[in-house]
Amino acid sequence: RVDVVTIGESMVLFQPYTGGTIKYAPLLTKSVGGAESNLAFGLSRLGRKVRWISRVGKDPFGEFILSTLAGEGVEVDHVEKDHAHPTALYFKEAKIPGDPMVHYYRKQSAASQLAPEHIKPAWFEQARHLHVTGITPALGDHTVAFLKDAMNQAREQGLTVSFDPNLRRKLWDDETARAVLLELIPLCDVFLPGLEEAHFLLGEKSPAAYGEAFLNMGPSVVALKLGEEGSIGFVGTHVFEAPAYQVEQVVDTVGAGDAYAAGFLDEWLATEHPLREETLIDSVPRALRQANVTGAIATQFPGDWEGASTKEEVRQLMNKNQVVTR
Ligand code: KDG
Repeated sequence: RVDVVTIGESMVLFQPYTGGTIKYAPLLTKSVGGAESNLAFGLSRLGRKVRWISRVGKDPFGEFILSTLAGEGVEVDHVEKDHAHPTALYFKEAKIPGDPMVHYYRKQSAASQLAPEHIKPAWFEQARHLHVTGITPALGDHTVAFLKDAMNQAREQGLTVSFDPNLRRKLWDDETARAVLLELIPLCDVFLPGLEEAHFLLGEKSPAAYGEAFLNMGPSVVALKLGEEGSIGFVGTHVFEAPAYQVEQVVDTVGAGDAYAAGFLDEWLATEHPLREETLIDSVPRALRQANVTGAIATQFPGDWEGASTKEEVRQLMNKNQVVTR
């Protein structure tokens, strides 16, 4: 049985071997990036059975992505190889540690071709949960319809659905992004926005007002990520605040949200009826605490997912009982 199915694009990621900027960097490292595969790596490290679904090119980059995921224990049996479109690439550089600049080479990529007719009931068979992000609808001509249909079909097949808006303003214009992301929120059970994304979607409000507004759109749980301030969970009229896990210095924020989602979903799925309100009151505070740890640890690594924690590591880190300020 599969705990989580996730669908989205992965890219081969190149970044300067010694850090810094790309222009004159003579050596680049090669790894894998992509929000949904980052989540898949994260959940697999936490011991969950995960299925990653996508399209890759019939090229060495696609093979590299598949073998990296399979090597980390993620099921990739449903990934299609596209003969006519390549695997996407992306480059990451940073003048100073923290929030790097990314350059995408993903137009007309294999995954940008995802369309409603690709969806198969087998994707969701024997599975409990689907996780998707707001990157997919920004990728291609049919990816909005694709994502809506996938979310609806997963629910029809009895899965719960989580949605991380993962706003990528380089991929689409603000107006379209806002309209589409708002349309997708009612199709999920667990919504995982960051504070800046909440602001982008709803304008200036307090965290509590964001929580209430998003719950009114349909999800049963909202986990609002506040970065250095931790995160807040909203369930019905309940509000759960979880302080951040402290780290010395942020190396690279890319992938931290996905690691957060992995930490959250792992704990949230640890019960049989994860959407019952009485269950949520117990599971959401635990999920927030674990997510704050997995998200914070991910910021310590230049790669997008390599900082993914095992259950044992999370336990050890929590027991150190650090002062929690982020
Ligand atoms: O959430 C992190 C991902 O976004 C990153 O691994 C790749 O930038 C990326 C993207 O747009 O998928």
